[in-house]
Amino acid sequence: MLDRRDLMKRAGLTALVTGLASAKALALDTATLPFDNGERPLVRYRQKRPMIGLTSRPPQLETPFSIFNDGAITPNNAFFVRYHLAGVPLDIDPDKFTLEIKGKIDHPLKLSLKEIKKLRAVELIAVNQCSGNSRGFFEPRVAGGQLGNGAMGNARWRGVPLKTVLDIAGVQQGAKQVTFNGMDGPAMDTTPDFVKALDIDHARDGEVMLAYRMNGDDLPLLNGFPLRLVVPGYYGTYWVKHLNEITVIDNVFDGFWMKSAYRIPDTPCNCVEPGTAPKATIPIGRFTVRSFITSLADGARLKPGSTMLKGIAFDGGKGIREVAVAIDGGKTWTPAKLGKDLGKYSFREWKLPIKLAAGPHELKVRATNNAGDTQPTEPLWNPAGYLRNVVETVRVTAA
Ligand SMILES: Nc1nc2c(c(=O)[nH]1)N[C@H]1C(S)=C(S)[C@@H](COP(=O)(O)O)O[C@H]1N2
Ligand SMILES: [Mo]
Repeated sequence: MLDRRDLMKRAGLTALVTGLASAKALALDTATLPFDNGERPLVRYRQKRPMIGLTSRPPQLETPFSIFNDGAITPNNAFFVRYHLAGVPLDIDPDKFTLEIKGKIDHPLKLSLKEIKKLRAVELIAVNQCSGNSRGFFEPRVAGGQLGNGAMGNARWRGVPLKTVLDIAGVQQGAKQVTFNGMDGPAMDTTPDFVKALDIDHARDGEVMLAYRMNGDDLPLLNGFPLRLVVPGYYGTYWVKHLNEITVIDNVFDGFWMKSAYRIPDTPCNCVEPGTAPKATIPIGRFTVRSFITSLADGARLKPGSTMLKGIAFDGGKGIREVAVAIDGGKTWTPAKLGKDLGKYSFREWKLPIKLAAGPHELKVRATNNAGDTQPTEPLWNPAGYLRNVVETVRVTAA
């Protein structure tokens, strides 16, 4: 058996996993998420700045939350990383890379990266968010990665509409779904390969994208180099990385990651009574509406008086209509000023000047989208820890 460091070396990933043994003594090398057992090492991987490490095999990295205060776009080197299978591809030769399109199509295809880049490109700013973002805050707690709020990010994606490639391939009558597989695979375990599916109409909506650029650069390796699916408004689980195999099928795909995992209760709120199991489930889909304060962290101390409160909001693609802030624990709400509109799938920045008297304060933020969907005051619960979108509270003290 190789030890962890050998594996990392072999993997070509420089992981400076520090402070593991004595997390508390090396305060600078750890981050503490605000829930039980929230201590995490700060880790460094190829093309990434120090990130909050959740697991190392496979790498799962969370974005330190303060980065969301720097602007609406999340830098590539701070963008979160999520994998399911230990077999992460590490040495990908972009000149040898091909994307295969097969199944219920007239012209089976194998496209090189060069050929894909010759097709007419489109650009879109869109949030990618893991279904389990913020799972660590669930009460009662649920199994799965205990994530803070950093399993999300917003980037400018450039690539080719999936529709373009499907049209070239010639989708046949009776096609129902399209499946997506990446180059990563199960390594030493029996976990099923990570394959996801979209309905054929969704796959052909012109927005779902085969992306090869992120914020003006090649995709970072850990974010899917050289090609990934971008499914605007949908949870990250559909955004298959290192995408090299697309199959058009005439049935509903029943692979593990669609049929058993990434499912939410089939109830109007997609929630159930905390601690209970849903009777029926459906695959997870679009993001719920969320908003965050980014300029002040929970537990912060600041001077009494005026301060500019800042944050971000987003939803599953209707676009943000309003962000309101309460500095009195939720009794009175004041609309914030929205920042530049970067598109309906993007983070929307907001700000509001506030005045805080000396003492403790509960600051809350609530967004509403163009369909009138908003955020619940009390958290909704489901057993997988998905869809969290309760109105967030930041407790600060002015002194
Ligand atoms: N090939 C591959 N693609 C994948 C996954 C994976 O395990 N393998 N995980 C998915 C999940 S659940 C999420 S949340 C996003 C995360 O994207 P990121 O790692 O670029 O942030 O990738 C998706 N694409
Ligand atoms: Mo995810």
